[in-house]
Order: sequence, then structure tokens, then C-alpha cells
Amino acid sequence: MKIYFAGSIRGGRDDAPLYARLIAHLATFGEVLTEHVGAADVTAAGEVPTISGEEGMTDREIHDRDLNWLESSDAVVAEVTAPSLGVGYELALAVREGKRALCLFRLKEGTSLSAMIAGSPGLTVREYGSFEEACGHIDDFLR
Ligand code: 6K6
Repeated sequence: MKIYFAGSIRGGRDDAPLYARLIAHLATFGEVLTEHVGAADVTAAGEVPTISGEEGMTDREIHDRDLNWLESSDAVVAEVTAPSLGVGYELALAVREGKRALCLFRLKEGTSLSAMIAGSPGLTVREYGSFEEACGHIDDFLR
């Protein structure tokens, strides 16, 4: 199974360590196409020369490569707690392409998920509190 994991990059990297743990769990089900989303050296600021193959990529090249991966994926899993334009864009395309897509939203006081995600009939949205709970939602979705 090819899994496309989506998480905030330029929208903010506070949850990057969590993305890495989710990606490691997803990797027990198949190939995660977007492992760099959890990489500690990918900052919100700009390009990361240490990612092999990504050095010197233009935004257009990143966009086209990621959309090719999205098209080739069997399932999309997005961590949507940190609002990200890129993740929202990827989810909209996933819905248009009829992909199975799971959105994981961490419950935090004073925050609520965008109605465009929470209200989309094409997305499976699950709230969670702990990492273990998020993994449980992934297991239910992918099994
Ligand atoms: C590294 C640091 C900043 O920019 C980079 C290189 N950019 C990206 N590399 C790979 N995927 C990207 C990049 N920028 C956005 N994406 C895709 O959009 C990922 O698949 C994420 O799921 C999503 C994040 O969007 P933003 O709007 O938070 O950046």
C-alpha cells in the first residue's frame, strides 16, 4: 500500500516530531511516500539541502512531485491540527480524485477544525488526544 502523509511545513513545524511518529506507524502498513514531512531538519523557513534529491528544487518542482505522489497513493492520512494551506490543498485534490483520506485532529482547548475539512463528506475526520489514540484511528482506517 502506498500512503501519502500530509502535515504542515510552511504552516509551522511545531508538530514535526509527532508527524515522524505517525509516519513510523504508517510505515507498518506500507510505503509512506512523503517521509520528509516528519523530518526534523525540514523547517518552515525554506529549503533543506540535506534531503537527498530535494536540494535546489523549485516550488513548482515540489508541487508537481507531491501531486504525482498523491495521484499514485492508495490512501491519504493528514495530521490537520496545525492549519496549513498546503495540507488543505492536498486534501481537496484527494477528495476530487476519490482517494480514501483520513484527517487526524488533536483536541486542544480554544481550537476547532476548519468547517471545510470537518464538513467534507469525502473525508474521514477523527479527533484524538494521545498518540496511541491517533494510531488506533489509523489502524481502523487502513485495516
Ligand atoms: C522544506 C521546508 C520548506 O519547504 C520545504 C520544501 N517544501 C516541501 N517539500 C515537500 N513537500 C512539501 C513542501 N512544501 C509543501 N509540501 C507539501 O505540502 C507536503 O506534502 C505537506 O503535506 C504540505 C505542507 O504544506 P505547507 O503549506 O504547510 O507548506
